[in-house]
Amino acid sequence: MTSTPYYITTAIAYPNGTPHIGHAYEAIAADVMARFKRLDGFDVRFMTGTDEHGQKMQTTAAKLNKTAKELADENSARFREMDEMLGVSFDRFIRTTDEDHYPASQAIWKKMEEAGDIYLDKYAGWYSIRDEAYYAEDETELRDGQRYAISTGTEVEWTEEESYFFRLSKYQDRLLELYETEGFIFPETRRNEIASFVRGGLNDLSISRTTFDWGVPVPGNDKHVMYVWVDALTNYITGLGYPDTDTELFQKFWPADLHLIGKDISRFHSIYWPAFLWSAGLELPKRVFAHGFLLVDGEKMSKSVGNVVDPADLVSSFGLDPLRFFLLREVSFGQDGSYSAEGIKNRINSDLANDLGNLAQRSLSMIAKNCGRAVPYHGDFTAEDQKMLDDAAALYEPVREDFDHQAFHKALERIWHVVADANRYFTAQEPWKLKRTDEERMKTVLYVTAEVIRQVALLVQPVMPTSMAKMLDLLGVAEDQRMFADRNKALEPGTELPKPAPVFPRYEEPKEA
Ligand code: ME8
Repeated sequence: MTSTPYYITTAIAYPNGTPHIGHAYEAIAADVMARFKRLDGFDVRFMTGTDEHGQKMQTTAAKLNKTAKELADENSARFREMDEMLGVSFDRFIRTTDEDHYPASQAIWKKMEEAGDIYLDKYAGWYSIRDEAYYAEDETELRDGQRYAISTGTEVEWTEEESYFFRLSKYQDRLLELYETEGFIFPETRRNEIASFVRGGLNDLSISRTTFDWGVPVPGNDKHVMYVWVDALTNYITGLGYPDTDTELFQKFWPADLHLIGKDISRFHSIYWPAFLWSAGLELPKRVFAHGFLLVDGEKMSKSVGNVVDPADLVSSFGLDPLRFFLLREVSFGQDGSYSAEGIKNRINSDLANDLGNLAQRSLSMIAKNCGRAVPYHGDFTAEDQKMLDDAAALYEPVREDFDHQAFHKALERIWHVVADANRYFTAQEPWKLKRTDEERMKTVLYVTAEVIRQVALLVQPVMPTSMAKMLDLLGVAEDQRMFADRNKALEPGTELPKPAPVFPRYEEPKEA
């Protein structure tokens, strides 16, 4: 049986600085989605990387007395290290300075040109280097003699140069129809925002620059480099071997199933990208999902405020799996969320140590003491036992639904309901008393609890891969029995178990040195 392909990408980050927690958030969310699909039997391709051209890179490098390429090399390596530290299971880490990216970008350009969608003219208007974006006059405001983009608050500068244009205006109606019929961009709030922007009228888009040279050369005119967003968006198909669309890789994985990006770049992904693809005669990705922004203690991260959080510090303070869990459980995916040290400590101590950790610890240590360190043999199930088992087994379908909508927080909430029920079940059954009065019944209760933990651990694997692997080891579940398709293979009584060990210790404040 061939499995269904699933192609997921993150945005590719600008390596003009080092990665922060917002980048980590996106990488983790995409990784969780990719792992979920793999466990669900899909043939997954997952790509992430860095976006290395453009004026922002060039000016930052100049300030640091470096070449843009040197800056890109240094920081791209930091992003890759971050991904590795976070357990991000990418298949390719693409850099837009990779050799195959130039021919891909030039090929899509030529296709758009052949379609009659590119013409030479002159651009005169506002440009934000920070956003690498053009703004119409009415999208900017003047404050103290400096003009800023209203939506992002970044400085804009007047730019006048010869430029190639893309006939974006031509695609206005088709774009509106796309949002109307396919949804295309999620969540709904973003779609409404984008649709209303497009309804307001689209201008043709300036797609080349002449005042600097750090970019992909425009085919046939070396004075121009491509506007960074043209080559940046193309990364998604470079990664599949474009312009060769006949390869197995391209045939299998294009169109992408999901571009996971942040809300600040939804315009580029849901207006420009579909228009470029139509123009080049390529299919559109099935979905663009724009997640919210991660704030720190409720505030926007900024170098000047000094509240930029380095993901490596969080991993060393709290551990990787708790961080991954916290980010996806705490924030409603699609909305803005806030990181705080208090928040993560609370989640560790309540959801992880108290709820799931304690349930596993209590039941597994009783099994070790009283059942010869093997999965207990059980008697007939009571109605309560059966309900508990059924509730755990019934998690898979709705959790899969949640994941298909990128509602990670909902899936985790749903799973933790069952964990709470299992804790109540365990407490109400009092197996420690049954030990003296009815040993068979005690074993049945321990069996039911262990089986519920197995179901939970299977589904939580994408979010906390290392901890759940440990938990499944403790339950004696073989490594090749951990796909979602294995969920109906209940624990086998008599299976030998390893010595129990806590999976989620409580968070303790580090002692003063
Ligand atoms: O936008 N919270 O790169 P980038 C959550 N190169 N997400 C955040 C965030 C925060 N505080 N800050 C940034 C670019 N992000 C382009 C993308 S794709 C073809 C080109 C997200 O380094 C942001 O929304 O500014 C984006 O999805 C990603 O991090 C990279 O941002």
